[in-house]
Amino acid sequence: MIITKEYFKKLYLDKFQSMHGKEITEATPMDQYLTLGAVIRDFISRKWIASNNTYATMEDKETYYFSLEFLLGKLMNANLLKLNLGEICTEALEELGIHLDQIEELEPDAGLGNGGLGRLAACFLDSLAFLQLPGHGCGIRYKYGFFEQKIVDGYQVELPDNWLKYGNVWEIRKADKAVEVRFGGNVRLDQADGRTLFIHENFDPVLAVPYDTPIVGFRNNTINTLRLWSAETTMKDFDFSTFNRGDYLNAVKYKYEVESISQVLYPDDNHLEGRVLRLKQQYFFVSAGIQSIVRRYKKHHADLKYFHERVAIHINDTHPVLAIPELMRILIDEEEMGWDEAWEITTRTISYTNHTILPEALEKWPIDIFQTLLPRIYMIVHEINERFCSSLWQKYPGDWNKIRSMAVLSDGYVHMAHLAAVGSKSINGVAKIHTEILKNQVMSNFYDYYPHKFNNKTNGITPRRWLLKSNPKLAHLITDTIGSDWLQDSKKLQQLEHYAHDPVFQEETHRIKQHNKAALAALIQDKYQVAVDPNSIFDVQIKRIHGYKRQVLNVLHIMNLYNRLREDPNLDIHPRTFIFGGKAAPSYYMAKQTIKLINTLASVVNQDSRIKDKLKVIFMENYNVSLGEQIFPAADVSEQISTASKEASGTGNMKFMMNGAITIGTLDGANIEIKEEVGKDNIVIFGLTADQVLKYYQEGGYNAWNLYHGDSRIKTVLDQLVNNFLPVGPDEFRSIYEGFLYHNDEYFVLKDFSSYVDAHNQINQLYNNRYKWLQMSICNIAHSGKFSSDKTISEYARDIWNIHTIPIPDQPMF
Ligand code: B1N
Repeated sequence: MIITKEYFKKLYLDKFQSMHGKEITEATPMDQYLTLGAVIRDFISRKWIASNNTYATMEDKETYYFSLEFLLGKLMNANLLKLNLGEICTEALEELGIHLDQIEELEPDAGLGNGGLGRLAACFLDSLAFLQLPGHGCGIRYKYGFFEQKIVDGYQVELPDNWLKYGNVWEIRKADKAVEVRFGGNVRLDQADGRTLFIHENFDPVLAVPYDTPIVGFRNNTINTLRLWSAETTMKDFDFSTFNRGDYLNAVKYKYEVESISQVLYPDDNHLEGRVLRLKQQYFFVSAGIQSIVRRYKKHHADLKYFHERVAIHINDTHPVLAIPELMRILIDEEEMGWDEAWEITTRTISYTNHTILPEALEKWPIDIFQTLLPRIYMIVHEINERFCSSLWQKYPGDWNKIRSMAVLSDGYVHMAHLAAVGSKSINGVAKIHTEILKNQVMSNFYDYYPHKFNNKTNGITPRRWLLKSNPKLAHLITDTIGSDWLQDSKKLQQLEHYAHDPVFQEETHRIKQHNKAALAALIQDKYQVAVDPNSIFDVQIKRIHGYKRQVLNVLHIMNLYNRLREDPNLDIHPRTFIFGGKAAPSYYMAKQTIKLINTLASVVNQDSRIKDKLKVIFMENYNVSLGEQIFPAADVSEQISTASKEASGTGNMKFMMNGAITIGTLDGANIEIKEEVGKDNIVIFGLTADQVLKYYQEGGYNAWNLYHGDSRIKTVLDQLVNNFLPVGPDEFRSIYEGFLYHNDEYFVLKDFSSYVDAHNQINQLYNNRYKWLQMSICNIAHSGKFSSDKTISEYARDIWNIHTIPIPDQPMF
């Protein structure tokens, strides 16, 4: 059915009246927004039902992607694009005096993730639906998403992200699909018919209620489901007998404790805080998710023997690793299966992605805490460990050290990555180098033992959000130049290579970049009252603030550049605008000081008229998905400067590339594959390699003190951190200074400094040759299809999950 503007208007007006019971002229912007959400939902719901019916009755497999984080961002504009309703909707609303872009602003970002790991999960859902693959998400419906960042006097301040305040137009509460999750208590053994029964008693029940969000396929009929679980008490569990005895406060406290499970996302990226509530969150959503998958399976299949032929469960890092013992529990305790058969099914169902090698992020839980909270699950983990260790003993008799290093239970802890390795059929890293480091260093014992389980799946990003939606002008230019096939197959972007030297195409690309830069400059002017020149080089580092990501290296280089400019205001460099964005974990002191340092430097540099506007520094507050959509298209230079070996992949690097920015980066994570794709002349690489870094670590580091005394540029900028050069107390940045000199520069910032300065000089020269720069930029766009999450997901589907394209038949619209 063709949807006309008139028809859309009618749908909108009818919906408005039925929802709000008043004239459209009385509508508040929020009324307008909620109405449009409901109209779009009506376009989705038929297809959604059809997708579910098709999946339920097919003889094929479905995937469930379990993740503690899904960083979706806004959905309204994305859904309109996918349903191909963007133009009609804009025009229809315009005639009703409503501006679509204004009401879209009212949508809060769904910020249920910290950074790369959570955004990857969102890109994967997008690609699953695009590829018409039956794959769904499973996670937690946090009442508060990732905190909102405010900058006050240069410091980060955290505010709660109350994203559900006005309701959520996309979700549907499914109260009838609620399940119970059990915590604490004890396990009593009993016998029946020669079987041992494990009876979990005296537990605290928590009701898990699912909220489903449709994941819309791009211009196809597929609607997959993101199921997020919310923790509630039932009336029956809400202890009114206590209440009646007058213990009202305890009854309320109980309710509060239960609901706290899905209250807030932990704001730690690449770091483990180790709170019991976090372990509760993990078991809560995993148990609810697996219970609902088994229940659904049993509706259509009699025998659980074939579960792994119909269901693939993927765990996004170790956070959902309790899926392994939970599936075992259900198969053994509830379905009365024997251990061996249950283990066979479980280990053919579950697959695992590792996202980090940072030791501080590797999850482990004290056994006593684990056992008290999850007594039955602990018994199962214990049994898994016993059996695994005895098979290790067969292979490595007498090698206690090796066995201890691989055990699931050792030194008083449950080692989650070990549990994941033992209980999954597949273990993958997220970029080639990362997988190699896993195989040869971090998990080498497991690689020796299970070589067949290891594989690489380089991350990817969805071109629908990160090009089509965020950079519509560039998307149109591409379609005008090579046709629209790239929207169905991102590899086709490669055809742009033929235009890399074409002056007309170059000029168009340049014009669009300047347009995007002007838009960002206007935003900066509006928010921070700083004038930045769209003709300057926009050099951008947006990502979580972390020692290994080395924002401080960027800062030291800027300080050095500033020193050179003050010495010689006529220094022949192209003007630069350094743009930062990112949040620090609230308890990560050094990361918070880094934010203060950037803002302090910005306040000095931006006011210094001597340097003739050749240098500006901007810290953009509250970096999130929506802000990213405005920044990536406006970037000239992409800062990917992690200490080599530490950034598992990175995905921001791919978003920049797809929008035509040139990477300045180390040979780390996916930067290496970006270099392979674009060639060494279309990227600027500097610094130590991963091998060199790992070698230094083995040798106990390098001598930072010598570098400080041997390189006057380094000495000057480090001294400026503590000598009143910056308008703060002399101790404000002492900890950063001491990190370099007294704690031996853990992240090799000083070691890579000189090579980083050279790389920036190279960037400057390249940019001054506009023809060369645009050719590089186009080459980057052309090769970005390699980093489409469509490609990544096709590989997961083929190599790990064994799921297939399932087209959904056309549906009558209403
Ligand atoms: O996952 C991304 C990668 O592109 C990044 O390189 C990697 O740093 C990121 C504990 C993490 N690894 N580990 C986390 C997040 C939250 C948390 O509580 C660890 N994030 C990454 C996608 O593969």
